[in-house]
Amino acid sequence: MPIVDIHTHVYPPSYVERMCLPFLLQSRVLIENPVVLKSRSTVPYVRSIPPTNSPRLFVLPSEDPPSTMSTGRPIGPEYYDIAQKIAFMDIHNIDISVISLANPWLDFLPSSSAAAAAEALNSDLNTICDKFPGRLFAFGAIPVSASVEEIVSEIKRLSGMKYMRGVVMGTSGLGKGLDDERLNGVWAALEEAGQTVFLHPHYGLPKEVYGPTGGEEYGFVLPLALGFPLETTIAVSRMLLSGVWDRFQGLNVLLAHSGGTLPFLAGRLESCIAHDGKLLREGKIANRRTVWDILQKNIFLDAVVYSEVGLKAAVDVAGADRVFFGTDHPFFPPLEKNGKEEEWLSVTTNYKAIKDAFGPGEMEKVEGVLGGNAVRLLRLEV
Ligand code: 5CU
Repeated sequence: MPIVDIHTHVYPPSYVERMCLPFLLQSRVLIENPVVLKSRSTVPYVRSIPPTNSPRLFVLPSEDPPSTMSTGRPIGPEYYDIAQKIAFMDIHNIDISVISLANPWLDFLPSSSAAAAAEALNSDLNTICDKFPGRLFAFGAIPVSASVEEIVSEIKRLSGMKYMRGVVMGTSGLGKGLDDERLNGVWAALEEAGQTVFLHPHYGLPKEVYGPTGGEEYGFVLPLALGFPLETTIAVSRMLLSGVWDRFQGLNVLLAHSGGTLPFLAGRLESCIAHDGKLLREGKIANRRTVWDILQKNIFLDAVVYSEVGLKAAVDVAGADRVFFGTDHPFFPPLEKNGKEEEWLSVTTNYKAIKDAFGPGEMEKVEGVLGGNAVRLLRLEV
């Protein structure tokens, strides 16, 4: 059974161009050119920081505006060179990767250029996959700042592309979150096309929740370990509460990071709904689908949770046949490199969690999570 990584990112060349990053990434001269460095003043952008002056990526809203404490993260070819992705796959015995654009996707583009950017980027991704037939598939990006008609048109175009298996999307939707009624046309198009939505966080929580300094003294730990999963949990809860899955019962959504905290909080969410007087008065309780039903029929979870405990919770709520292995590459590389190519701790931790979560007689389930489930549900055959 192949091993499939469904959570693995890339900033392909066409995206980098539109972010003004190509210069920054590909040319040392321009990396050092302060005019180009200032060409994007809000995330995402690249800066070189003394003393090494090597390029660093600033991507999270909490890094905007630049602060003295945030130093971004090192950025090299592993972010945009697909040969590095293949090398990473080989080192970690990954047969197939379903690549997706990394956050913040196309969210920050003006509406006038978003549709053309999505078209260029998705064509680029499909061409990249075609260079490694059978090893790469992709989730396309959608132009969320464009009109709903333009978004739907790109979804339809994606359906005709050989390697596309769905779309990657952030929690802000068209700008107001995933319970926005304007998304109905988008959900309908995705449902009709049978495309899976890979839902991924980016915006986190307001900095204030992390304390007076916004938690910067702890590096990225608070926004990444807690902000990301809570953002996903809240976004999906809003989707569910607004009845998206009552209206679109065939809409499939794959949640990053094992659904944030949803597996743990699903019971509390269901109980709060069942006890809410306002929802009862408005007739929103009687005919709704339960949280559990939606988790078992419409939601897939990745296995990027780094522990047996989290993985068992994911399997308990979604089912062992609906959880997929992922790596989050190229994020979370080893902090110190010893010069030779080595396995990444972030990846081996997830492999171990999958193996430890199942008993000795459950090899079929392990194989399903490692790849079989993704092959079946995302139709990963060329
Ligand atoms: O390290 C980070 O900031 C990130 C990020 O931005 N996106 C992601 O998927 N993982 C880690």
